[in-house]
Amino acid sequence: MGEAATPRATEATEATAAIATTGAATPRATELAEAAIAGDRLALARLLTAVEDRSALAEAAMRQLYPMAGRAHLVGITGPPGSGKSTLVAALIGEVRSVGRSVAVVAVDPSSPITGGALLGDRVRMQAYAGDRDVFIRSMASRGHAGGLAATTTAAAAVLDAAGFDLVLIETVGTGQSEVEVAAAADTTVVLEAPEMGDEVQAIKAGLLEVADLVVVNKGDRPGAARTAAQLRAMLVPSVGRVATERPQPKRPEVMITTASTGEGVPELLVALDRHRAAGRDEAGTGVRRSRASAQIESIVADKLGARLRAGELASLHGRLVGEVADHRLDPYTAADRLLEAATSDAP
Ligand SMILES: Nc1nc2c(ncn2[C@@H]2O[C@H](COP(=O)(O)OP(=O)(O)OP(=O)(O)O)[C@@H](O)[C@H]2O)c(=O)[nH]1
Ligand SMILES: [Mg+2]
Repeated sequence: MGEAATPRATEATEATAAIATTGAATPRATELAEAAIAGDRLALARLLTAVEDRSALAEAAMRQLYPMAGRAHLVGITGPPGSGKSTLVAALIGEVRSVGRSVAVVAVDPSSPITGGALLGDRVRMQAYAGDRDVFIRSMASRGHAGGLAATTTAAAAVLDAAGFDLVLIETVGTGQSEVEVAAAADTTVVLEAPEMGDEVQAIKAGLLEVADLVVVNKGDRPGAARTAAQLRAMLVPSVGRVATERPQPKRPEVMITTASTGEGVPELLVALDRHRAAGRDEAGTGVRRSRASAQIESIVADKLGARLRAGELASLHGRLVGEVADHRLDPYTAADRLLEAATSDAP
């Protein structure tokens, strides 16, 4: 990633495409951003690829798109592999469309190593909406940006938000911390559970319940669904012992039962999502948006700093300090201070 735009760089964008590496506004970025807002699917897809690649084009487009975002309801859907997230997302799309709203889906790393091949099933399910302009579905790979996955997804959601989708669903498989963080970056986080998966509720093992605004026991047609729901309700007693967070949680997340494969319980889920959103429009909601903004900024700072450290004059200082720390001639804190000093004093 490049440096912050200076007035000089902004002027230069009119003249040369090469300046795109700074992430300043370019005619190409403007064109893509405008086309995406106007409903051009290809432009939207290109922008999301740029976001995924964390390219300068994405940065430039984001500068224009970001002020237009902030209207969509971002909903994270997470849960153990195979609990029915994709099926529920498909059912939710149907429900959302039936009430005349638009919806975009970001499926993060849907072909998880655990249930590889799920993507194909997802594609088949989603084909039903191929001709619907008010439905947009996108898969995103994590591409090794472990720590930045939440930031990348947040940026993708902002693009879809700016493009005017009422609802943005973010589906992630809840197996690791970063996937959980992705879901928790939404305004409302839904944690799925399926019945009869052993004595212990799977979501507990994965530590998912801590981020839940709504808990959904899916596969309501299976025996044990009611028992699992009762177990969860008993467990989710008022916030004692819950990790302190700024998100707007009801005293105890509502526990609902759905059968995603038939659509049963899905209208009620949409009502519950709307209700949670309305409740989040108070100060606590501001808290969620603030922590999301903070995470985004910090991730971008880390990206930009990392790029500076690996490039130009700083690269040799970086290399020298790495050697000294490796040999224990220097402690890593002093090395970090020196690099930070050099990186910031070097700023244009
Ligand atoms: N009986 C029943 N089966 C369901 C229901 N919802 C989903 N399934 C089935 O459960 C399996 C897994 O569903 P998916 O929607 O792919 O689950 P997922 O959570 O997206 O899975 P991953 O993305 O691989 O983690 C599929 O065979 C679905 O058909 C339901 O409500 N009832
Ligand atoms: Mg899935």
